[in-house]
Amino acid sequence: MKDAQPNTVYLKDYKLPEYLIDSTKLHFELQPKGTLVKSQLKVRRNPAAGAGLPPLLLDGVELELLSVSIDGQLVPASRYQEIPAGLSIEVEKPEFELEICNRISPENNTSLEGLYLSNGMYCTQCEAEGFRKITYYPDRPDVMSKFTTTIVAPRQYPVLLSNGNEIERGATEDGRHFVTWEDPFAKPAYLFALVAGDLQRVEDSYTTASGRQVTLQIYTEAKNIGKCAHAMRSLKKAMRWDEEVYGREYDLDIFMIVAVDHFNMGAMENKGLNIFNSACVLASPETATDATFQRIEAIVAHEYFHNWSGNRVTCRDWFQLSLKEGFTVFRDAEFSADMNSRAVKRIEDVSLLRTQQFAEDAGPMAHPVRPDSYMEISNFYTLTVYEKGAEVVRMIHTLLGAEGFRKGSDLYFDRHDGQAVTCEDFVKAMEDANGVDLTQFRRWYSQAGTPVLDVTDSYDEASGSYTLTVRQSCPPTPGQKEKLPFHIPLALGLLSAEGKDLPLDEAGNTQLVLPVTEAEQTFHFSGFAEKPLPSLLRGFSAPVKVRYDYSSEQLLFLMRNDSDAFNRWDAGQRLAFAALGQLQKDYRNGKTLQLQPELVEAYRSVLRNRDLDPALVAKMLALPSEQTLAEEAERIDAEAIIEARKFARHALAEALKEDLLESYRRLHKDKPYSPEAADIAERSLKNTCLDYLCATEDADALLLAQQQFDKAANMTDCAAALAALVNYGNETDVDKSLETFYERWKLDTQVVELWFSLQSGSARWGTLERVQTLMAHPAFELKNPNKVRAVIGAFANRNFAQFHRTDGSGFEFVAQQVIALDKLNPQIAARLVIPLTRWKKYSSALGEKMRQSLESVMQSGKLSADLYEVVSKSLQ
Ligand code: 0A1
Ligand code: ZN
Repeated sequence: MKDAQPNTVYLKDYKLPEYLIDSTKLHFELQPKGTLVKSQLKVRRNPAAGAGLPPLLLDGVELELLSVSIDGQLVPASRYQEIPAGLSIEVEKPEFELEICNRISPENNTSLEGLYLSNGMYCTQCEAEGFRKITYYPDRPDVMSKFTTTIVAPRQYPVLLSNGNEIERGATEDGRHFVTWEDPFAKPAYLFALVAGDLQRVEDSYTTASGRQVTLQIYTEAKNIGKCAHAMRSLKKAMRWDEEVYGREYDLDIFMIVAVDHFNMGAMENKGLNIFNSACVLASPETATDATFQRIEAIVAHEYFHNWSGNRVTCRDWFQLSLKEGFTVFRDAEFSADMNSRAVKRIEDVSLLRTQQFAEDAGPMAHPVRPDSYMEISNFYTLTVYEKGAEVVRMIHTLLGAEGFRKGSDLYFDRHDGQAVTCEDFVKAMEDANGVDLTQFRRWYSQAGTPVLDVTDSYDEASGSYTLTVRQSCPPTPGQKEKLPFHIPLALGLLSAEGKDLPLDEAGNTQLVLPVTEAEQTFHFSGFAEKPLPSLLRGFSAPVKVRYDYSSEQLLFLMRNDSDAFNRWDAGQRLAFAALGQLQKDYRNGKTLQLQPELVEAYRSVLRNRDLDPALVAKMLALPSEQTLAEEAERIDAEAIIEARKFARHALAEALKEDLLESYRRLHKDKPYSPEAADIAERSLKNTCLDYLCATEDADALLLAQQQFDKAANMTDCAAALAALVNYGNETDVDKSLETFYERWKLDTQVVELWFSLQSGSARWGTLERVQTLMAHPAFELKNPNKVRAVIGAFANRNFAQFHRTDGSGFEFVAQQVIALDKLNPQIAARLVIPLTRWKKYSSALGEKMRQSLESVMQSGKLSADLYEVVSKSLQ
């Protein structure tokens, strides 16, 4: 564990590395408790870093140092020093060969950083600073080196993998075996990977645009070998897409993916050897839902795309994380949009941004897309860096157009191939390739917070001119009181009374991107016979909040007529927000609740509209989540949010019963499963209807769910029915269904995780007592992040009602788990605590209980750096 009060690292303190490592030769002798690591480094003084020969500082954490040699000579202990951060070695010449031997214990490594064991298999996770838990090394992304890796292991680990190409294998005299891998591309240590285990593989091949054959392999435990086909298909699609859209080919002869059960995040883009959380790669129709199929496609693509945006061109330092993550998320989102429904993908991404990223931007951990400082970099793998970062890249794409953006990305890759660079380098390449000035735009990288656009308009009948006034502001965030105006691309359309897009300029364009750059700005349009209706921020052209005083009629009109599918959905969301806002008010004032009839009728016509993509209909029928309502609220009144939303769902379900049933019956088809977009769309609308129907708690509706559960041939239908039963069914029946489900699937890790999360995430089922029972279940494992997320994470993040219990017991429970987890896995503890950090936004009594829970974490003893950073910043 690190010090209780860790240091803060600042971007402004960045310095070039004092020494470069031209080559890195690693030799592992794998043993659960005592793995021997020998590392041979060709070290060279960095000529750009200055004169003299300062000591060589190597990062190292929890390592047992055995020996240090330079140019074949053992170095006496007087010439090096073990320091808290690692090792400091005196240097006598500008170039030398350093050999270090050390020992580590993969078996005791529960942090899942560095080298660890997962179900008896060795694997690594080195991003961001995990390599220092393997051996002493300049563990920073701007030190790039060519790696050669030899793995020696007993024969019970037949598969031994590392980055690059296999160049040698053989037997050792004592009966073990070894394999040597060589990666021809220089890379930072965070992209190093090693895997050893008793694994099976599926193999395929891919021919690149220029005709090179690439071997593709996916490795898993034998029991999962039937669950790799979808990932393999997704990989090939991603490889083709990157060639077609970005002109980027794969560069090694082999590309490997390994599935591991114990993993802190989704997956990792190690060069040529991606390591995946099993949950993000394994799927079969019987065991995985549509959402999982789509997530796998997106994550496989994301990791693959990193080969260029991340590996070939990497980050200079970790403040630049969004350089690779924002760009790669943008790339994977566009890929998913091309493979599936573009509008639905956009709606999903924006929903995530609005609920979670906006909340982050308004909370105690708010930071810019390129942070200025951190205590623990693991805490900055955030929605801001990833999702908002992707929005920033998307805005550049919007400003430059697809062709201009491609010119910019070509220049970026050509200019910086093989380098470790900055967000600034990315923007510069975009500017240079297009001859544009993005000076003001750069503020998106340095200013935190979600900008707000207040929009008003006026129409002059005599001249037929229409004026739009836009005021931008951005709330203060920690360390940033005042903000300068952003450059906001505001995509706009104007609708006629007939619902047609009006021409906005002389060229007849019906959509424009207005450059909002000032605190207040007006835009003039002319030639209108009547006052047009604005469709603002089409496609969510910037990560901002838009306020415009739409009437219910105008929103209904946009829902029906807007040519921008995203804004049709958004108009519905605005309408629902207003209705739910009123319900919350009425609830607080003890009034009888009544749902606005306009909302019911709007939903009815959406449901009856057969011209719309059923997936879009499903999205349009979904009320904003409790979390979204909480994010929008000035002060969170959890009880009012819960009751208002529950009432609205119920009222909608009652009013739309006939239509819902009709749609359900029409879409409930007996056809073989396929994860194709059209089929996913039908299932999603069908199951949305089922869920609404069950919200009435009518016996007939619950019977439908029970029948679907009993007969389902795919996990999407099965899990949707079970979720509906869990949320609305009779307790004894549901218990039986849950038991049947568990018995059927108890040997399948991914399905058991789903089973956990369905219960913990249910307002009705996931009571604290139930969640505690689940934690005592034999399939639960505190050392496995997926299990923690499925039980505790689902409770804290998705079970709004139970987590926010007025007695504060939900908070206390999460706080206790965070304390326990911190001793095993600090990264996971620091993530799990986040729902407790926004106490300032809650109404006083509940907020105070939340703060007390957080305080109890702080007082619990010595915290990891990860947890300390989040908790201390949140208590300030
Ligand atoms: N670079 C990975 C994310 C990742 C980050 C940290 C990890 O371990 C602590 C693991 C994965 C990605 O963007 O997919
Ligand atoms: Zn990534």
